[in-house]
Order: sequence, then C-alpha cells, then structure tokens
Amino acid sequence: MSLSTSQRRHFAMFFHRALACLAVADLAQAAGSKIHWGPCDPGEFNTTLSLQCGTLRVPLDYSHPDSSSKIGLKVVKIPAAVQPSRGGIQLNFGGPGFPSRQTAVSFGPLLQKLSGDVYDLLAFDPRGTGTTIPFICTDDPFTIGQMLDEMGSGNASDTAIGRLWARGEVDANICKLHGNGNDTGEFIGTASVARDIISLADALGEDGMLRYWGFSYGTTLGATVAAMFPERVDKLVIDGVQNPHDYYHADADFEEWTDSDKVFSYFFTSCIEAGPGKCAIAAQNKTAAELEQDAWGFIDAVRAAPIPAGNYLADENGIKSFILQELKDTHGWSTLSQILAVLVYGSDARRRQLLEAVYAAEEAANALGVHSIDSAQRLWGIHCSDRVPRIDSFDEAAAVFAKLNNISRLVGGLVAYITAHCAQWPWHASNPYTGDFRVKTKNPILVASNSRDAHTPLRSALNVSAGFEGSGFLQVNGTGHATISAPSVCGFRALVTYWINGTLPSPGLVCETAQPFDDNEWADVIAEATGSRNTTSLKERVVYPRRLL
Ligand SMILES: *[C@@H]1O[C@H](CO)[C@@H](O)[C@H](O)[C@H]1NC(C)=O
Ligand SMILES: *[C@@H]1O[C@H](CO)[C@@H](O)[C@H](O)[C@H]1NC(C)=O
Ligand SMILES: *[C@@H]1O[C@H](CO)[C@@H](O)[C@H](O)[C@H]1NC(C)=O
Ligand SMILES: *[C@@H]1O[C@H](CO)[C@@H](O)[C@H](O)[C@H]1NC(C)=O
Ligand SMILES: *[C@@H]1O[C@H](CO)[C@@H](O)[C@H](O)[C@H]1NC(C)=O
Ligand SMILES: *[C@@H]1O[C@H](CO)[C@@H](O)[C@H](O)[C@H]1NC(C)=O
Ligand SMILES: *[C@@H]1O[C@H](CO)[C@@H](O)[C@H](O)[C@H]1NC(C)=O
Ligand SMILES: *[C@@H]1O[C@H](CO)[C@@H](O)[C@H](O)[C@H]1NC(C)=O
Ligand SMILES: CC(=O)N[C@H]1CO[C@H](CO)[C@@H](O)[C@@H]1O
Repeated sequence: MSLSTSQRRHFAMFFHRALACLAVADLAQAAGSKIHWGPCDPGEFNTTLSLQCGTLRVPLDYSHPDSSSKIGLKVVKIPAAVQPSRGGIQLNFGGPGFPSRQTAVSFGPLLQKLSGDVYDLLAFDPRGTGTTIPFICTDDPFTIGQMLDEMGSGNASDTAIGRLWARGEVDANICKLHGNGNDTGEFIGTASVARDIISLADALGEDGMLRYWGFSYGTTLGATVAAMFPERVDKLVIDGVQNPHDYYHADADFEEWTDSDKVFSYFFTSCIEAGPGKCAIAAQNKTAAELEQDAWGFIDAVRAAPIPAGNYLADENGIKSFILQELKDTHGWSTLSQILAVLVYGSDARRRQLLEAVYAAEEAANALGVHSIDSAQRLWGIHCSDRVPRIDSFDEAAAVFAKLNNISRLVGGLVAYITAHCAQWPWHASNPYTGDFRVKTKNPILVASNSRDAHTPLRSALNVSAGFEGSGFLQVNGTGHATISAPSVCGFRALVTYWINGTLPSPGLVCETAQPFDDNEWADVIAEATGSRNTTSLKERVVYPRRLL
C-alpha cells in the first residue's frame, strides 16, 4: 500500500506527462462548479486512472462562516468512465482518523463498477487527517515512546488498566499543552465534516443533491450528514455500519465489537470445512473448538511472556490486533492459517522468524510505532471531541473496561485506550448533531452489511436502518468488514440498481457469496454479472485492495 517517496516521484514522471495531455480535454467545467479542476500534484497518486484535483475553501468554524479563518479541502475526482457523468459520489473510508483520497484512488476502479460507471467519484481528507489540518499532539520521540508503551498493553496485567487510565489523562494534557488542538480541536468533529460534504455538493455545480458512499466510520459520517440534511439526500450508501448512538453517546463503542469473537470462532469452523488444502491448521486433525482453544493458549502464553522477534517485541496486543485486522477480509484467511500453524504449532525458532516478518510487514504498511501513534492521535482528535460523555473516576472507567472485555475477549483490551482518552478529552466538537437518527430523507438511503463482520456487526446496520424511514437494506451472507469485502453477483446487482435507478433491494433479500477460503474475486463476479468475456482488463484494474478499510 505504501510507496517510498522516490518510487512515487519516479512513477509520477510518466503519469504527469500523460495527465498533462489529457488535462485540456478533461477540464471542461460543470457550468456552475466553484472548483477549478486540474491535474493532481505530480507523484501524489500511483494510478493509471486519469484523475483531477481541485481545492475547495470552507470555513474552519461553520458557526462563523464569514470569518476569515478558512481551510482548503483538497479534493480528488475520478471522472466517470461513461461521460457525461450523472454527478459525483463522495467517498469516505472510515477511521476516524484515516485520510480518504489515497484510498479512494485505490478503490476507485472497483467502486466505479459497483456504481454503474456513470458517476464521478470524489474524496477529500476529512478534517484532522491527511492534507486537511491534521490533528497532532506531539512529535517528540520520547513522549511518543511513552504513549506507545501503554497503548500496547490494554489488558495485559492487573495493573495495565490503571496505567492506561492515567495515560489517558496524561495524553490529554500533552495534546492540550503541545498540540494544535487549541486552534482546531473543536472543529474536526464529524458534524463539521458533514457540513464540508454539503459544501462540496454545493460547489460541484450539479443538481445540489448529495450522493455519498461511506464505509466503517464513514457510515457514522454518512448517517450524520443524512440526518442533518435529509432534504439534500439523492442517493447514499453506508456499508459496514457503526452504531452512531454508541459512537456519540456511549462510554465505548460497545456494539461495534459484539460479533468479533464469533467471527474469530467462525474462522476455525470454516477452516475445518475448507480442509487442510486451503487451511493449514486443519491438518492438525483437531476440531474447530480445539484449534481455537490452542490459539487462545498461544495468546495467553504471549501475554505472560512476550516474544523477542528481531527488532520487535511481539506481545499480546500486537498478536490480537494482527488477528483482528485479518478478520476483516477472508481473502487473507489461507495465509492467516499458515501463520497460525507456525505461531501455535511450530518451533520456537520458526515462530520468532515469522513474527519478525509479520511485524516488518506491518511496519512497512505504516501500521506500527510512530505511524500507529499518528493515527491514534487523529482518532482521539476526532472521536473524542465527538463523544459527549466524560468519566470522572477510575472506578467508573474500570466498569467500562470490564464491559468491553466481556463483549470481546479478542478486542476488549485493544480498544480500551479509546475510552481512557475520550473520557478525559479536553475538547468538545462545535455545532454537533444532537438528534436521534430518526429521520425521513428526501430519497431512501441504502444500508449494507455482511452477516459476519468482526468490526461492524449486522445488528448495527439494522439499528441505523430502523431509524431512517424508508431505507433499503442489503445483507450479504458473507464474512468480512463491509459487503465490498465479500463479492457477490447479487450484491453487485443490488448496488448498481440502486445507484443507477434508486431502486432498493427487495425486503428480506440476503445475497449468497462464496465460502471463506474459496476463491472469490470482484473481477470474476463482475464479469459474470455483466456477461463480459474478456476479464483480463477487469482483473488488472478491479482489485479489492486489502488492508485499506
Ligand atoms: C503502483 O501500483 C502498482 C499497482 O498496484 C504497483 O504494482 C506498483 O509497484 C506501484 N508503483 C510504484 C512506483 O510503487
Ligand atoms: C492551549 O491552551 C492552554 C490554556 O487553556 C495553554 O496552557 C496551552 O499552552 C495552549 N497550548 C498551546 C500549544 O498553545
Ligand atoms: C492427521 O491425520 C492424517 C490421516 O489420518 C495423518 O496422515 C496425519 O499425520 C495426521 N496429522 C497429525 C498432525 O496428526
Ligand atoms: C457479560 O455478558 C453476558 C452476556 O453476553 C451478560 O449476561 C453478563 O451480564 C455480562 N457481564 C458483565 C459483567 O457485564
Ligand atoms: C440503536 O442502538 C442504540 C444504542 O445501542 C439503542 O439505544 C437504540 O434503542 C437502538 N435502536 C434500535 C431501533 O434498535
Ligand atoms: C449463510 O451462510 C452460513 C455460513 O456459510 C450458512 O451456514 C447459512 O446457511 C447461510 N444462510 C443462508 C440464509 O443462506
Ligand atoms: C433501470 O430502470 C430502467 C427502466 O425501468 C431499466 O430498463 C434498467 O434495466 C434499470 N437499470 C438497472 C441497472 O436496474
Ligand atoms: C483483453 O483485454 C486486455 C486488456 O485490455 C487486452 O490486452 C487483450 O488483448 C484482450 N483479450 C482479448 C481476447 O480480447
Ligand atoms: C486487567 C484486565 O482487565 N484483565 C481482564 C482481561 O480480560 C479478561 C477477559 O477476557 C478479564 O477476565 C480480565 O479481568
């Protein structure tokens, strides 16, 4: 996923030239567009798509729209394959804390197909992230080292939780004293981003209506913008849905993790069904329950005795977060089974060697160390300012941590830091959405979920759909984070039909998809659904980019 700077530059040389030729033809502006579209900065994106970029100035503080404090939203546009386009769909891929533009470009070819090729796709980095006033508390290496130490030990010992709670207050102090939050901390909340989305819809010079597609936390953003501006909704899809009531009003995102342990168990059940040819640990000749028990035995052993692996200290939280990431996408389950075969059943030497490789890969994907603290800071900045309640005492917090552990053995300790920080956060988002997500939008929204999602359970999607009168529901009987991780002809048709005609799936529709461990690629599914004979170009372009969601 990540490119080195020199690679980017090198790649850019080719494509900047190609883009420059295209630019003149492509720059015809929509009549009323307030954005000047031009080529993107050289080297910014590694793609063969012909992108356009522009900047939209929006108020920092929407309660003072005329103030001179403005921020520039850098917007990337993937023009529709079929021109003239029917308008733009704005994209968000979650976090909170993740920038959207790069991910939009990676997912672009797939999302173009899933929206019928007739819409432009648009993305800007939400406030607090990427190129839009990124939220930062500190870049001091010593302080970052201290922050990391505690985050890595969510549930590791009797004393870990107390330290984490104290860490939450210390980090909040650090952010207040040394970060950029005094200037921006109130203005990076979700409701401000929702207003940015409307500003962009206004600036496009189209029909003034909103088209939006959000995943994961992007569903909280989508539910918020739809609830704040129901009259503006043309078409809106939220896929892999968070419970927004929890997000804003609970002490932790409890519901989010209610299916995590079930999906972990399901990994072992489907492993046995797939057999040793596809799932390495099935060769142990054990039942699913025994395999799972062995995996927990390994995790518990690592809690007591973390493993030195080259440059890395492999601890309980590290292993658990790796597993949680892998539960997002069954395309990686065969590999996960090979990794578990070594970790749980292999020799000590092989285990260390493999863990070193796994951690190095995480580091290369910017998911470790300083990078993980960067994204944690962005997450605090956004989620903690959005979260309404605060907690006064450790005893109260301990009850929240216990509840999280009870909801998920796998995740409880991993996400405890979010509660510890948000409960003691110094800023509240300005102009928040204060409603209850019970609304009737001008046109129906479409809510989508897999049956088994370790990050955003089906029940949260049903919860949001129940609040949005007339909303449609797409359930894919698959496993992974959001339905785009589980390709199906039926899901493809439901999405394309909605985006093109606004038609909702028939009530009660459950789309079938392949079993985990079986090959199941979007390119093949789309070829089947559209009857296209030559899948080569689809296979080259339409990939599901792993690990971005
Ligand atoms: C750009 O992306 C392609 C396809 O994902 C990848 O194969 C290639 O290595 C990337 N180029 C650079 C310079 O990183
Ligand atoms: C933020 O404001 C507080 C006072 O509320 C002050 O002590 C602190 O130094 C300020 N932080 C920065 C980075 O200016
Ligand atoms: C599992 O069973 C097969 C067939 O009975 C046998 O060949 C294999 O050695 C067994 N594997 C283990 C790890 O016991
Ligand atoms: C733990 O969860 C179970 C059901 O999942 C519930 O019955 C029980 O009350 C919970 N215990 C605590 C301490 O939250
Ligand atoms: C949605 O979830 C919230 C928070 O858990 C809960 O209070 C509310 O009753 C739920 N709504 C529905 C319709 O299930
Ligand atoms: C959904 O998938 C599960 C797991 O593959 C399967 O057991 C179940 O029968 C499916 N449900 C339906 C309604 O097809
Ligand atoms: C959209 O509706 C038109 C007219 O009813 C129909 O011909 C077309 O097949 C529909 N397209 C999709 C993708 O459902
Ligand atoms: C299929 O498409 C690829 C890429 O566009 C092209 O190179 C190839 O010649 C095509 N194959 C056939 C049989 O048309
Ligand atoms: C310190 C701490 O919170 N430990 C908890 C870790 O999670 C288990 C449940 O999986 C609890 O039993 C521990 O109390």
